[in-house]
Amino acid sequence: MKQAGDFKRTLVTTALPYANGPVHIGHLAGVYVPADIYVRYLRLKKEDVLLIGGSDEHGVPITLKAKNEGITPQDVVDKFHGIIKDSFEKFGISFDVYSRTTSKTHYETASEFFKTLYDKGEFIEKESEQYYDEEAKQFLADRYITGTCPHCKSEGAYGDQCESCGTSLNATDLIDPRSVVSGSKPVIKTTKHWYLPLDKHEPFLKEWILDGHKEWKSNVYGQCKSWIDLGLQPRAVSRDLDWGVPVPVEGADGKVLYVWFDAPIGYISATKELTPEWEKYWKSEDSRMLHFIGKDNIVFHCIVFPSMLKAEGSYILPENVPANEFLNLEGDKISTSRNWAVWLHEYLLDFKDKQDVLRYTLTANAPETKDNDFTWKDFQARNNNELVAILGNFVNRAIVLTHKYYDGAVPAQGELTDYDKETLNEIPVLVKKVEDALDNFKFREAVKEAINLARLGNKYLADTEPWKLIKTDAERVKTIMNIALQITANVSILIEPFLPFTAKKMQSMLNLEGLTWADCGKLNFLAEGHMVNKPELLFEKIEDETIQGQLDKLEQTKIDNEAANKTAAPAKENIEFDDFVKMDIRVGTILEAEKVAKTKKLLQLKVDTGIDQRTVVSGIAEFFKPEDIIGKQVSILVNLAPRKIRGIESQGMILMAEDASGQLEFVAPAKAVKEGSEVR
Ligand code: B3M
Ligand code: ZN
Repeated sequence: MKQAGDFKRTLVTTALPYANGPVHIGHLAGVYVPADIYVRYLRLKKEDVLLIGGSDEHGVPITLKAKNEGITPQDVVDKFHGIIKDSFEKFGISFDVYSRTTSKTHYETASEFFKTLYDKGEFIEKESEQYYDEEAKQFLADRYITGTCPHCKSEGAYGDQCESCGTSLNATDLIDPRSVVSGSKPVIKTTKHWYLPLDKHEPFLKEWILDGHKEWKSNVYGQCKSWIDLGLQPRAVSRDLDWGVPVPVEGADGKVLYVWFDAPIGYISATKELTPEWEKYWKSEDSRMLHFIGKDNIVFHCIVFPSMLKAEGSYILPENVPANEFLNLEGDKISTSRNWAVWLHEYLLDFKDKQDVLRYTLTANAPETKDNDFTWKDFQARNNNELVAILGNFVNRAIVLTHKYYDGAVPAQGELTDYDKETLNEIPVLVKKVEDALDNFKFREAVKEAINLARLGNKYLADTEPWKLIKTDAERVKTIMNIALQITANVSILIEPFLPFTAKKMQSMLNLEGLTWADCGKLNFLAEGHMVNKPELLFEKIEDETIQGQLDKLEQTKIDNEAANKTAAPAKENIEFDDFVKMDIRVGTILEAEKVAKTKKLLQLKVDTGIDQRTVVSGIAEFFKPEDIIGKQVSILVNLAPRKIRGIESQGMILMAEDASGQLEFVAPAKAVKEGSEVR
């Protein structure tokens, strides 16, 4: 097996996110932050490396979204490609190229790739039976057919899956199938497709992965092994659809490449767009390719795409596929359709200039070996207890004291004590630990060791207490501050892959630039007399309120989802008109409102009913603040027999609209009317 050092260059690819929605913390944690860390590390080591990314703009979900919104698939992908690209940029994901699979180069590249395999006889052609919409004159992808689930009998199941009970289905299993396009009943028709015979590649895959790549992460290796052990089947690489790269052979009208066939070729197209030397990265044995992906993409990157590359014949295969597990959010699976996510574009608005805090939290808690949970409390704790209290505190002290004692000029290093030497000897040890972890894609461990260097510096200052010593032994303080500054410079390099924005600020404070990984461990970055710049704030405490705000937002999502899931309460029994007119409902105005002591739900209101002013106790305190509802017009049932509630006589009832989740809203006239107006 080759070692990393045997290669001259590295090509890092990141899964291409579907351009049918924005990106969230799960994407960042699973793929883009680890890839970016790794690439930044190699760049600091002055290695030849490219970070390749782009949007995956084909596939049925995109066409369905377009249809639902009455726009074109191109409109959908244009919108989300922009949003996604912008989020990545703002989080410092340092792509050398971020392209898209609707680019001209990609259409050409994917077409050519297919053609090459076709000409080499690497596909098999098969006819199969598929649903066809005679009204719309088109074949129907599985997602384009709905019907009743044969298992749970719920309606609205899709041709590939029932979302109610989660069972995967074949379109032909559905009871009473309907076309999503026209609503008509689809008919079965024969269609022809091209298949990649994975079974044929099985011996090669066994040898290449199972014997040749035992070093892959166990979650990745294990998944590959179970796929291969189950026996591989030919996979269709074309679809009957009008959105995608057209199948470039005669008689393939109305057929496009299957999205999972063209998407990984997107890595090649993007590299082509980046550099005329793209073949050097893709086709020479001294290039190393790494795919950063989430666990749901393992089979495509370890089995399907390598089989395609192997069949084509001129490309290298991935050397490693450090796939991650999933990140959950507050104990629940992240879900786009349920809006259960922290969206990156929203985070950027809510936490301005705090990209590194999220990068840090997601790395320190990355789902490397098992699914992990993101919680806002953990986010807050990591910021306050680690970034502020350790890293920020150390750097701030070093810079502030240098200004205070020496007007910003680095003092000379005098004779070192044993404790100084001990501290300094730790630096290369920590650097080595960070390197080893990064070389093995263990990013959680790597970031922990990098922060440990700041921890060491923090402890050094706390132990040596230069702020006390300055009065008694000013000479010694010079050495202490010199050492603190050298450690700061080392920290700024070690954290760069993880916290690039912070590293940049630190190096600008230190008035240093162009540091590389080779500088790690050096203790003479800062010569005596070198001027450091004024301190800048690196991190600030995140308050409970801020965190509560995020938790409230998620709580609201839950309420909205429940409401959307629940159907309205069924109608009550019929009543006679005479019964209805017994109720005397008037429009009134709230004059006063206050909370009823020792209750959570009750407000005591004074209401002008047009007839009189009266007291009403109402269970709305969880939804409305007293000061917000004074002056509001409401509907009030005035002839309800008075009742005592918590010792207060309530004379009437305020009418409220309540949705299925229990959310309340006033029932009020659309325009202000005179108090006492009757509601009937
Ligand atoms: N768009 C799937 C996904 O986002 C897919 C990755 C393509 S990588 C070539 O899960
Ligand atoms: Zn079902």
